[in-house]
Amino acid sequence: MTQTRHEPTGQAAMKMHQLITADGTRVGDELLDPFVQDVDENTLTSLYRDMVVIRRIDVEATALQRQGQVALWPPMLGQEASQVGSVRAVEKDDFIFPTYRENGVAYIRGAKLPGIMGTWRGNMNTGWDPYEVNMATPQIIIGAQTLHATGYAMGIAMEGKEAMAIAYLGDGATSQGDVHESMVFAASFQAPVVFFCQNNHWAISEPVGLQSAVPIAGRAPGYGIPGLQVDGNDVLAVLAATRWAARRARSGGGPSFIEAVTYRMGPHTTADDPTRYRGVTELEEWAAKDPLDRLRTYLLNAGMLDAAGEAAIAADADAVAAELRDACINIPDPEPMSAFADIYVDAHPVLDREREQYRRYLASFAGQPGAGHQVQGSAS
Ligand SMILES: Cc1ncc(C[n+]2csc(CCOP(=O)(O)OP(=O)(O)O)c2C)c(N)n1
Repeated sequence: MTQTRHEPTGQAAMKMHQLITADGTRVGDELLDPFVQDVDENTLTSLYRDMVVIRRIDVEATALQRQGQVALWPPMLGQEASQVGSVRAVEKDDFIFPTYRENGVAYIRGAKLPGIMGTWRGNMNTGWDPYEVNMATPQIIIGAQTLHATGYAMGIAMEGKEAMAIAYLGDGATSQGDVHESMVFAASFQAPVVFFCQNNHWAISEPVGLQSAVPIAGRAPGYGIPGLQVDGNDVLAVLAATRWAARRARSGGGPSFIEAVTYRMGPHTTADDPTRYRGVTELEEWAAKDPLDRLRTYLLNAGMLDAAGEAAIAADADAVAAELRDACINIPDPEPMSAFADIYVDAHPVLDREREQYRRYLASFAGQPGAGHQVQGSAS
């Protein structure tokens, strides 16, 4: 059977909301404008600062992987506006359910750098206490977090709290059954959940056209959920769109679906080589829509940023990168048997068996150079 690859046929039919164009011009949008009335010079420059800092984090973490200090890293290069704009709309009491790519979201939400890096260094099962920052730890199973977010949001509704859950997902995730089940439940129970889909155009090597024959946000109304398509490289528009969805959720309006149209400029992870499946011109087209460049141009033209301001932001970003490198390299190696700790609350026979097998495996190295203390006890 021939596989059909196609671009989303209805792309042009759906309005893509935008507030700052790729050349840095502020444009109006009837739906979004009311949600950013309060955004002043300080807020705009802080949005820019956040994007510069998370890009710097991303570059440093990618370098650390290349230097063998972390096992794997999923770059967010190009998706800074989607991550910053959305998380800045999230309130303290709201709960975030990310994928593995929302390391910028995690940083801005308050997760500490050793925690962010620990999982990718292979030193920690989980990098932070979800209840300390109201953000779940990275989800590797594609789409599973949308179920968690919907269930959590149903809980919020049952408790009568004024809060929301937000699930981050990719365009590829929309092909997963979990996502569709979540949307059915969210609509049926009017759960205060926001589905925030970053359409970065690729699910590893599969293009978005293979995931959906229509714009991704265009599917949501079929579930009874309003869908909004926003320019995911426009941080102001993303902030406004997420505030729109958050207001609906918190005021009893039920779920919303946002498709932030963005682009993954780097590889899927540091283990991937995108030159094998995507053309160079595509990357060039998206480089011209860089999320940092457009806000920088806007701020410079509006006199809200100057060379001294830029230098200060760059220095902040370099300081965070140095802190990240230091934190990452100095994460202590865990005691090997601790891999079995904190998996289940109660004893579990399968885990008990695996623990014993692993203990024997480690013991088989006894007496060999470098065997050290590895066979000692169990931390579970
Ligand atoms: C259930 C499941 N199936 C397959 C995979 C392997 N996998 C990891 S990432 C990925 C693509 C995800 O693409 P997308 O949802 O668009 O998110 P992106 O990585 O582009 O941010 C796949 C198929 C997985 N982790 N989980």
